[in-house]
Amino acid sequence: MRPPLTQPLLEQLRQICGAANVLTHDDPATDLSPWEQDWRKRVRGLALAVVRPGDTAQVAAVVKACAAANTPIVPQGGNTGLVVGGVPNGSGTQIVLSMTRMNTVRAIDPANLTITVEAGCVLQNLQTAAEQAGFLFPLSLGAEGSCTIGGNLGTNAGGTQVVRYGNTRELCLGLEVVTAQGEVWHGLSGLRKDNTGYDLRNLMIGSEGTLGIITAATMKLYPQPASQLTAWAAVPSMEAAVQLLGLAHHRLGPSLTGFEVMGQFALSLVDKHFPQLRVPLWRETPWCVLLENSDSESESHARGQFEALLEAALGQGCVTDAVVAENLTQAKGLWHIRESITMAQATEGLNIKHDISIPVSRIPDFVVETDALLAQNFPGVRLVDFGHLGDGNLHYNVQAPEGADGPTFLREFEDKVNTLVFDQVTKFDGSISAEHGVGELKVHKLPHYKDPTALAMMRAVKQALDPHNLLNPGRVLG
Ligand code: FAD
Ligand code: 2HG
Ligand code: ZN
Repeated sequence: MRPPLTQPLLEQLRQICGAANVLTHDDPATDLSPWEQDWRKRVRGLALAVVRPGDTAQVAAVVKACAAANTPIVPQGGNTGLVVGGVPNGSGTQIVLSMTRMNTVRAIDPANLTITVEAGCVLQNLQTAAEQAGFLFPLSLGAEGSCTIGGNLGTNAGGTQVVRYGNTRELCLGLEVVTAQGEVWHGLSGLRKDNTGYDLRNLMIGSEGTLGIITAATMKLYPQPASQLTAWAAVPSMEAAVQLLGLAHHRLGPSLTGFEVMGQFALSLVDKHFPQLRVPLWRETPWCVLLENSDSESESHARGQFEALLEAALGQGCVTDAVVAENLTQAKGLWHIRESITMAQATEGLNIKHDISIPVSRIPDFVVETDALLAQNFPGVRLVDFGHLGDGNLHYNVQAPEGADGPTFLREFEDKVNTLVFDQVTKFDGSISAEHGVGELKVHKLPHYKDPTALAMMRAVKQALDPHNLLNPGRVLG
């Protein structure tokens, strides 16, 4: 039974969004688990209701009604987040504000090189809309078939093209946001220059739904490359991978659009769980690298450049073997292998994820030293290392020892493993989250690893914008 006070709120929400768009547990036929459970199945929350607004005015009215009833709101997009940031807690008192009905492309401005979309637009649909208009929207990640641009902005998602185009923040020119008071900030300018005070757009991006609800965004478009080539290279060490990155920057310049590293154990999991993907070269080398060359001239120019780069790398010994995709299908196949590591790891069992960043130059020493410390302190753990080496961002993931039960391993060792890895990250001048965010999973770690003055400023901002802690409470700042 619901507490009697929540009934008037639910009635109000039905009036605002329509009864069909307010889902509750009162209807036994409705399964709320897609909104209550996070992607990794770390947490199963309990929502008071899942509310699905259809436009910005409805979002504003929902926020006003919730504020008046002192009911917290958890904004949610595609629910692909990896840090338990977009699902409700277990109290049954929070509403999930699902943005997926707000999914239209509002405008494309070819001369200004911008596209304006609603927050619930699925990333892949945004990429397609850009492509159909003759442009490239470069944000790309494994979850692109279901994550939304609102969630990408909420987490300041990175992905596989950051080395050339930057992360989501760098791709955004304007936002429309509903504040914690239910007011609408109309900030959808497509301006590349605007120095009229504090940068509220960049404050909202990466705030994980704790400062405002993003309802629409104006994003940058780019010309489509004339040719895109992908290569897969075996490298003898992480040091060699960093050497290859330097060479690729030097030889390809801005044409280098992807540089991903993958450790042997990570690839062995893809081979084990998805053998049909035919992972190349992984058996004979500790690391593989996936490189992408996007050329504005022609395919033959791109191929010539790529072959010269790989020849030089073979000559210097930082590459021991390599394959260049012959066509788009092969290139997509190589990318698919890379994007399948997350799923292969999940299939293997529950694991401890890290999305750390470290200055590229220090990554080889970090890996050697931290691998040894983990092996010494947690005998048998298996390291699933891969990630966006071009951005200094590693997914330095830790899988339970062979045969061990994942949930039991996590209960016993997750905090200790995190402490060891985050201490190492701090020693190497890195960040404990490069792209997935803080969410709930790292909230208790942030005070220890974030600069205290920065934390105090963050708390002051939260207090100023959301004084009643209505928006996604318990996330980022706890
Ligand atoms: P959700 O999971 O629904 O929400 C994420 C956060 O954003 C929550 O805190 C939520 O409250 C907030 N939020 C959602 N919508 C809004 C809104 N409209 N306004 C304000 N706040 C909002 N991340 C990367 O950075 N790089 C990767 O390469 C990458 N690869 C992935 C691969 C897989 C297979 C998976 C499952 C996830 C991956 N992720 C990656 C993690 C994830 O952060 C991204 O998928 C994506 O940015 C989340 O978008 P979403 O719509 O699913 O957001
Ligand atoms: C990726 O780069 C994502 O594929 C997910 O950020 C990383 O599964 C992970 O740990
Ligand atoms: Zn990533």
